[in-house]
Amino acid sequence: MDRCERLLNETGHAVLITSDENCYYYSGFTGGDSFLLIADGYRGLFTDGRYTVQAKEEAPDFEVFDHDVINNLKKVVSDRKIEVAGFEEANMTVATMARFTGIFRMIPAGGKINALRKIKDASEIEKIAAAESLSEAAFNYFLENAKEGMTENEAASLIESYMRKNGARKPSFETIVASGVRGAMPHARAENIKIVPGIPVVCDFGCVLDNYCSDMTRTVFFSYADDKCKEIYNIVKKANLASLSVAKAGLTAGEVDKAARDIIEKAGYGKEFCHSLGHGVGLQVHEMPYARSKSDEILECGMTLTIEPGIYVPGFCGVRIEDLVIIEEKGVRNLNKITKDILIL
Ligand SMILES: [Mn+2]
Repeated sequence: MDRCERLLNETGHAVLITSDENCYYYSGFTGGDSFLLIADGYRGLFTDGRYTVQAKEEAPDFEVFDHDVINNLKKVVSDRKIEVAGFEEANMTVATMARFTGIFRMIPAGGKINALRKIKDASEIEKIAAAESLSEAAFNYFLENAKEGMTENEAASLIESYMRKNGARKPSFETIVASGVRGAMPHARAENIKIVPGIPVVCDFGCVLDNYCSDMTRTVFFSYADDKCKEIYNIVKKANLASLSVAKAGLTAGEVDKAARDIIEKAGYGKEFCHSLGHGVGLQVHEMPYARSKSDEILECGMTLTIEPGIYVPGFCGVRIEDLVIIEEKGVRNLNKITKDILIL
């Protein structure tokens, strides 16, 4: 059964797909500003003249409309007597919603539309692994070329340009290189400021390669490592290893979060681990499943998950170590190989 048929089985009615990622997942079309109508025995791709050639090439199973798309959609819907369509409620502006109003009854179905993407097939896993290994190569390139006194932006640009030169379409999110007290802000983007020596530098980045994302974090030191910071680093490392060693199919995402959180709490930094353990990675850098502390979602073979505990001490420093894994029957396949020993550049 193909992806569209599986989706129709889940929803029991037609589906309107509006996000770029899901348009690609269900049709193979890599363009933007387009939508799909998937119904029993029907596949339609509604785009515009910029994408005509590409749409026909990439989505051969779909009837392609490249103009007057709302009227064409109305005709398809009335010819096929489609009364109800599930839609992506998290990917629908009020303006777009207005264009579809009155065509069919619209039912939120984003959960079901996204859920199929949770379990990756072998070809998706290889693409994600390739993206992650490109990110690791970029990080090695940064390690070789890092210089005392460089700025966060210079560090980010070494990583990003390496990924781009070696096939990535773009970073999968804004590269984080956060040094000094800025390391205590989990998502501080790289700025045009000099990297502070002695205090951890959180480097969190990824790329989009062959449509699939990567995501990894390593924390390094410039010049020397402050003793207190080293202690914090080793707690985070232990927490990361603890979650890695328990994660496997059949466990809940919450249990995997707990393995890392217990270690950080016992060390007295419970409040300073201010985010969840991790998330799935695929066509989007953040996608289901989410490993939150109370999550009872059961992990299954073929899911991706980041294992990224952190400790953030406001006004002092931050440390995060993030690996990306594939959930397997008896454990995980870790897509990251780079050392977690303390690195002083
Ligand atoms: Mn992440």
